[in-house]
Amino acid sequence: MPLVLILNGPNLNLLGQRQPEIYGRETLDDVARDCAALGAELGLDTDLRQSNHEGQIIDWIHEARRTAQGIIINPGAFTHTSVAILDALHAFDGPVIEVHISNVHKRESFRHHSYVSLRADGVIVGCGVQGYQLALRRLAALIA
Ligand code: DHK
Repeated sequence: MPLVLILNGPNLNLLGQRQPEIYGRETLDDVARDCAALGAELGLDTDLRQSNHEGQIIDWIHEARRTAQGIIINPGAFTHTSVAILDALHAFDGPVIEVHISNVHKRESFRHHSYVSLRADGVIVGCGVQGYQLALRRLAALIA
């Protein structure tokens, strides 16, 4: 089955504990489980990873060039700072969907700009952790 890599940036390991009024109570393990179940329905393998380190995320995007057919990425705060992650995504040929759990446009102005959006084929914002499932459905359509 085609593989979708689901990448998560800094502080998302604390999902469910950090600022639950913004990010909700579900954990990243819950997200991984729900994506695996939906992926099985859609005919996609999923591999969810999280790192607090920019270089690690870049290395995983490079790996995806050989192993994955699509990428879902929530780069966390690197969204707003990382030209390096943007450049790595430009080196990946498959579809990319960017996800933000919160509605970044209702928040501080520094969250309104995303480098990753310059590469993303779609952006899902403010749908809570359900955004990952929406992204997976979109990737299934793009990969088919
Ligand atoms: C997650 C973060 O950690 C923030 O730095 C971003 C994003 C928003 C989210 O909504 O998933 O600004």
